[in-house]
Amino acid sequence: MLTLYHFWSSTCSRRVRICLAEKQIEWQSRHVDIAKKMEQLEPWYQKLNANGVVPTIDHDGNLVIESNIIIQYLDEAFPGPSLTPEDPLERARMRELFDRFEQVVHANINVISYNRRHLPRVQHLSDDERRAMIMKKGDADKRRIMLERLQHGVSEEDEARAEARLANVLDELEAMLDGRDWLLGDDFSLADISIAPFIERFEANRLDRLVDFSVRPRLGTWWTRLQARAGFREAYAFTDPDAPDA
Ligand SMILES: N[C@@H](CCC(=O)N[C@@H](CS)C(=O)NCC(=O)O)C(=O)O
Repeated sequence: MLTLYHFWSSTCSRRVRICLAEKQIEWQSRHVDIAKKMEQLEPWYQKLNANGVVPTIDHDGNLVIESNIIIQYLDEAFPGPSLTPEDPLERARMRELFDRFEQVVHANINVISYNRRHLPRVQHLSDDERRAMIMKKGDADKRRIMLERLQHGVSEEDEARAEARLANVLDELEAMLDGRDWLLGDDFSLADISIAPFIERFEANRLDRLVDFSVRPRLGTWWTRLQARAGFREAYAFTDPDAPDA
């Protein structure tokens, strides 16, 4: 049995849900509320994922964390169409992209999301309560970043620098898509899955310059193609189970 610990709107959880849908793997949901209840910081969850973040999978009692590692695991452990290129060099390219998507894209969208999404979630807490919450986090590097943000906030300059770094990555993707349907060639792969939720997040955060596809037309065509996939639509159909009208 496969259980996914995830949060409905988390980019990294969406990565895994797209992969599960593409591979048509059966799974059971354990929704972890990282917004209101901050369940990711609870001791029971940090026993599963010491970094105190979603997603985590439990496959027949075996835990796997890190969304890019989870999707590789799912692709290798389950039957169905392979989402990994056969050529070793293309596999290396895929892992390079994973690294950029995590180190550059995820890190910088977090900067931009701070004022828009993260702060409103803790608006009701005092500074001391926010500090206490951050200190619950197992990951020391994340704790340091969060404490720094609590102290200094995120400025417009920080946001502009982050947006410029994101734009650089999108330029690279635009160049990669020259003459190809998907990031690694003719076949849809885990690389396409890995970046998809972030493109959607740029749209949701109204980062209009990043999603102005007249500037990056190949990316625009790729994005339309990707959103039309049944796997993408299924993953995005998972909405907030705690919403009043859910
Ligand atoms: N590198 C991790 C990052 C996971 C991550 O940052 N998850 C976010 C949601 S997308 C989270 O749980 N945030 C809550 C928190 O940091 O407290 C992965 O790819 O799984």
